[in-house]
Amino acid sequence: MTAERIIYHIDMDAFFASIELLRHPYLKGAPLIIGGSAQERGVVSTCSYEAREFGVHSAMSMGEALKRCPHAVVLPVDHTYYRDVSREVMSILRNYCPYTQVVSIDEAYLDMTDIAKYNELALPIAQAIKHSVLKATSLTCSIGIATNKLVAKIVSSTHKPNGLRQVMQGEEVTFLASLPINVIPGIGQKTQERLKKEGYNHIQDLQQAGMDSLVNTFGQHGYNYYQRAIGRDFRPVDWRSHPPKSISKETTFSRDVDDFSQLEETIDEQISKAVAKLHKHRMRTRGVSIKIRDSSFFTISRSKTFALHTNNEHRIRHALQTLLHESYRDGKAIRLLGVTLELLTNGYWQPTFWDD
Ligand code: TTP
Ligand code: MG
Ligand code: MG
Repeated sequence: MTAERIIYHIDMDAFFASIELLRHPYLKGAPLIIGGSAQERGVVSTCSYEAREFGVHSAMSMGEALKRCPHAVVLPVDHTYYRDVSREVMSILRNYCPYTQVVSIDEAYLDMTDIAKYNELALPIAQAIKHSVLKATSLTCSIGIATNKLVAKIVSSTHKPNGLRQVMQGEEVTFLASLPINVIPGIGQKTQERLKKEGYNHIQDLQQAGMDSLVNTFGQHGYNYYQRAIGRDFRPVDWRSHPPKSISKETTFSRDVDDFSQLEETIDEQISKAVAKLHKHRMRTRGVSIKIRDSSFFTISRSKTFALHTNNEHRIRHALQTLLHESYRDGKAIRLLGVTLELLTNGYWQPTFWDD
């Protein structure tokens, strides 16, 4: 038996929308949606809790969102601004806990086992974190504390906004029992529908079915469903930083593009950004690929592998431009274009005489 852990999951509340409210305070209380405009086939990035009451949610098309909530205020996404705020939040978290794993722009796990040490400290430290984040950014977050990542995440997501709760060792099964199955992270829409069809609506339905019965019905997946239903999760908090495995840049055009020179311009920009990131991480690539999606959502990918790893911008640019030339059929309307640098290494030892 492994020692009991103290894991925090911290997630900012309505992150992009709350940040926009800081510079548009007069919009407080209004249904606010952040995302691309309906005319340009935009999707909802997020929305305020007021807009959520009308059934608006992340990843919904803006057209649908405005049908559900016609009086909503829509603002475009300002990624650079949100990224800066995110950095500030994460640096506060790291001040409290060096064992911090950032998992998205607004969310992190903290392994507080050695710091909170005794469970009595867990809640007061979490209060202090919430206070520090609020003081520095004027934003609220929700914190779930549990003995593993899975339960901590479910706790924070079910105590939003501005929530804080600790589920102690041994309380996991009871805490999870009454919750609907859709709070379990990593169970997609299709699986949820299938589970519901089989009569599993709440987590307690999975708990009561037991592992054998779930494995009989769902095969291997049944094992995972059961482990999650009883709140078992041994994944460590992966707080060390890792070099990227691949670097991608993608553009979805607001209107389909059939002008080759515009595609060339787009890919040139993407290559510059991708190579800048490659250099920033002091890495080299051995494989490049492009992705092209046409107006009927048909997608092709083409790739090229180099004999040796390279960080030479001209070489990478030439390879990707050639792939674009080879793959594009004249007159085709393109919806999405993207490039990826893969098979990366941070080894500098290879004798690649043409590299800088
Ligand atoms: P979330 O933490 O999932 O959502 P949220 O912070 O807006 O709201 P909640 O209070 O429920 O946590 O995502 C963080 C940000 O990431 C969100 O503000 C916008 C962005 N995002 C997208 O751009 N697209 C998406 O599909 C999702 C889920 C999030
Ligand atoms: Mg959030
Ligand atoms: Mg989040």
